[in-house]
Amino acid sequence: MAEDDKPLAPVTCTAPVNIAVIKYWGKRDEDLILPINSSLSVTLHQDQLRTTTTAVISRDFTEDRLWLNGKEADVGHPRLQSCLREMRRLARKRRGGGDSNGDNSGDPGPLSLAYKVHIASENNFPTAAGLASSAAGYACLVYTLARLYGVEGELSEVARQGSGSACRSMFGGFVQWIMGENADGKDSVAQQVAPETHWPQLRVLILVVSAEKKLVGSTAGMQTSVQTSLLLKHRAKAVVPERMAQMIEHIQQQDFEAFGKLTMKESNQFHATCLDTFPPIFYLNDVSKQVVALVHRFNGHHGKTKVAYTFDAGPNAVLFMLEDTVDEFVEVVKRSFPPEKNSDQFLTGLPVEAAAPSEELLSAVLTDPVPGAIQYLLLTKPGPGPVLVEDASCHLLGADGLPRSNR
Ligand code: 2P0
Repeated sequence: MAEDDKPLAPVTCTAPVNIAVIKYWGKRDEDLILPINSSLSVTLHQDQLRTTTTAVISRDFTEDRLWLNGKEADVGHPRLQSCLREMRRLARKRRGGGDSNGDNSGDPGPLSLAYKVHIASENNFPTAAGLASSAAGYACLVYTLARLYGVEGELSEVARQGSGSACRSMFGGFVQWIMGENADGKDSVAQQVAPETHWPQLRVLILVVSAEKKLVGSTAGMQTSVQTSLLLKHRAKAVVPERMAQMIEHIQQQDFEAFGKLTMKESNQFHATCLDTFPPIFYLNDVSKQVVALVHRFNGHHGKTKVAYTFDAGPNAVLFMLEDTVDEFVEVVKRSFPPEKNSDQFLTGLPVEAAAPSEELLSAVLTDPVPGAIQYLLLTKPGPGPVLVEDASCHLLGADGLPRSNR
């Protein structure tokens, strides 16, 4: 039986979220998504946060279709189209169909490449929570299409064209996105700095802050920053290159003191460039600022950096700490921002033990509690890159190529 006559099985994969400790903010090429500086992130564990994507091709499909979190979405989005076109081009190249420009005119290529694709994708966390869903989403799309079409090799360059930060979600552990120099973006790729097993004591505590306001999106925000912020230019040229080298070294040495300090300074400088943008962009809200102050009081009391914060394009705090700090710090957070309702669902993710911090610590770090300011906490740790899911019951699309309603 020829390869293209085989029944076409759906392929399902999962991919992780990542959180940057050296921030990406600003493009030098909007279409190819080429950044003005390198960046570095920690890939978070998929046991807590992940995107799942199923893709399937069939000769019976009449058009490419996409479902996001159960709802049909526009498949014509330019970034989605870039990823699809690139993956089909790589598949054609691999099958010896030549490196054509992606459309099938003149060269139909192997039959299954001309088939339309159905794609369904969902997150196991609320998209509205502002937890970098585009990174996991595009990483998962590209990885799933690669498995579907049998494409191997460098894929972060394709994921980058979906969303810049997505290229870093193509690897587990600690990952750098090297900005590259070429106009075609071939050298703007992600690389693993250290695997997820490298720093086993490292934990990541996410504080999901209650917020109603719609914020300026990253893509538009960074465009305005590139156009107006002198601080951003200075940062990209004179600050980030050195910080990249330092951060890699701190990670390699498992030096939490230095890693934590640099992570906080990076976050602060990123938000300073947002303030330096004209008109200014504010992502931190009052609760974010209270978390910053709490972390500094906590570290001040201990006389060293035990907890480090970082914030992206929203008010949620992502805190790094070592395993032995988690229980005490979570207790401090609970007392500072007590849940207003559903207190049994306040702590999610990896287990946390009850702790009884000393009176001395509590009186040094606590201020008036702000009930309800934080919706919930999620404890996770560094985790692996995208994976293939073998279990057929996890497919998001049924045998008819439509979303499964009976799951
Ligand atoms: C980062 N962020 O390095 C930075 C820090 C937000 C703040 O990457 O336009 O969604 O799709 O390339 O990747 C958010 O930007 O933007 C981001 P696009 P993306 O994680």
